[in-house]
Amino acid sequence: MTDFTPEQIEAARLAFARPAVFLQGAAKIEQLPEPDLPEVAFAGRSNVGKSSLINALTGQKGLARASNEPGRTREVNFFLVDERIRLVDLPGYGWAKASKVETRKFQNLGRDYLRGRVNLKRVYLLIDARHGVKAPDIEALDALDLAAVSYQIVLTKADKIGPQERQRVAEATLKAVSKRPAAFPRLVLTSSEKGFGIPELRAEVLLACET
Ligand SMILES: Nc1nc2c(ncn2[C@@H]2O[C@H](COP(=O)(O)OP(=O)(O)OP(=O)(O)O)[C@@H](O)[C@H]2O)c(=O)[nH]1
Ligand SMILES: [Mg+2]
Repeated sequence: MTDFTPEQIEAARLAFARPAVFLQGAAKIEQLPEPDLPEVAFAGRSNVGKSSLINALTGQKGLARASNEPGRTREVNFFLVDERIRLVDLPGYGWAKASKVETRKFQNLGRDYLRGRVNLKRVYLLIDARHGVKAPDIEALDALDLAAVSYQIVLTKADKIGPQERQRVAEATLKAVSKRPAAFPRLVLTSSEKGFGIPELRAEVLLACET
């Protein structure tokens, strides 16, 4: 993680303290909102904690629908923060129970979104801290490199492992993406449940949207 200054952390806290609102969901590429505000998107395997992370960032528990049932988020959902930044909740991949047709539909939607979005400042690729990078994640990484979208790894559910294991997974994960052209060279270790890493991730989002 970087060392943000206390001022940067505070500015990010304030931005995310303003009420965030759900803007819209898009089930088709034609339904995306105008690309008139900076956006950051959250991608990752189903159940990795994308919706929970959006709720933790905004401090609003019911904002994005989180659930234990994989495949909860089926559209591309847009949330507005501080009237100037959009958070984008993407459908998860690697969801075993989904039919092939359904899976392809979500994947195509996600891929089309990632490819053509001019206002997309960064993608956060979420990886479960207990598991590290797995085969379905490799496909996502390849797609992101191909789309040449700047992305950063966020480890989730870090409350479920101990400090030593966190360190080990963080190092291994960074190493796994170090040679990838579009990968950001630092990661954020988070727990939506316990709140750690959340102030830093807010600062990362703000920084990405300001540049
Ligand atoms: N312990 C712990 N559990 C978490 C954390 N984040 C998410 N969870 C749990 O993981 C499950 C899945 O979380 P979601 O946020 O719905 O996952 P998602 O990535 O949005 O899933 P899809 O919408 O299916 O792609 C829920 O039961 C959450 O409560 C965390 O930081 N710590
Ligand atoms: Mg979700």
